[in-house]
Amino acid sequence: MNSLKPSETVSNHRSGFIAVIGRPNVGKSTLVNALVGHKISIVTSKPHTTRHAILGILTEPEWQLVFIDTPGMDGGTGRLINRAMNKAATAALGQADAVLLVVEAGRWRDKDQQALEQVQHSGLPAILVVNKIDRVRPREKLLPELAAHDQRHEFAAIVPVSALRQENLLQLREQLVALLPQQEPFYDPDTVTNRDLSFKAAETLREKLMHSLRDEVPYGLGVEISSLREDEAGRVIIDATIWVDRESHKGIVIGKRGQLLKEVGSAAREELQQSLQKRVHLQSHVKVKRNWSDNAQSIRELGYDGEL
Ligand SMILES: Nc1nc2c(ncn2[C@@H]2O[C@H](COP(=O)(O)OP(=O)(O)OP(=O)(O)O)[C@@H](O)[C@H]2O)c(=O)[nH]1
Ligand SMILES: [Mg+2]
Repeated sequence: MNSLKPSETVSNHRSGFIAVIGRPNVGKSTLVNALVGHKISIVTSKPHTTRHAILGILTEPEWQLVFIDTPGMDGGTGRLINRAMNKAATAALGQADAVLLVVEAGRWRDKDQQALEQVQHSGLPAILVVNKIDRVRPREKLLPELAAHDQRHEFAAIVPVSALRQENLLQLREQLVALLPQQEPFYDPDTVTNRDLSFKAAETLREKLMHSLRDEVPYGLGVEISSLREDEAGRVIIDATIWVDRESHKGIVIGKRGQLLKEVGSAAREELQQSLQKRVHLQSHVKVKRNWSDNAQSIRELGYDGEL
């Protein structure tokens, strides 16, 4: 009887990187969070929430799915940060084994078409995720739309889901695993992301700010963690600097008698405490950095290095 040499050992384990791509606001981050079962990425009702490529990792004994959540693709014009965000999304395709192209039920816009073209250009196997189906009543209304999607590209599968209500995600997971190569896991089973606590703190604060601010203010916000340490009592002490790109935005972020900043800081602190199961002390200051979002050095200082 011939036994396999070690190099020829066939492992049934599957793993790989999956780029989660789509135009802004279709629910990519909500989907990654729901699939992984942890809050990896912040979510808001405003487009351009995600600014970096962020890994969300889901491990089972037989497989490991490494999702790359990406900033929404929108052609990448305008301010430098917008171009950096689009570049980060395109770069994710270069590192992936498969793609989830996310669109919204009932909508197919020019930017969806552009995102599809990027996916086609990558040549990777792709699943089309039609998200937000909870908004479609009755569900049969989806059928002609799914048939139209089927004509757009040879998708490995077209899966209607609701990331928000966690509907049909198991089916999506199964379809995905089948697309991945047979190889060993990349990360140990307890790892759920590649981002550290500083990143989480900055993003949590940015999410709460985006929730509370309107108009153009959220797009000129940047959060930098100046220091993060644990004191003798086991409390996590965080010092954050909030960058705004216009003098007039500083007062808006601080609010009347400092009320807005206080509320936002306390919402961020509570969420961090919950997630870390530790007491958190969060101190924030607002600083004006004129047009930082169009300045390469400032963008690098905020951790977008390598994405420019
Ligand atoms: N009704 C409904 N809303 C959803 C669903 N998934 C996401 N949303 C909402 O859509 C909005 C955008 O969600 P995100 O997950 O931030 O979208 P995104 O694609 O990551 O957005 P960017 O990072 O800006 O590109 C939020 O208000 C979500 O709550 C869904 O399945 N159903
Ligand atoms: Mg996002």
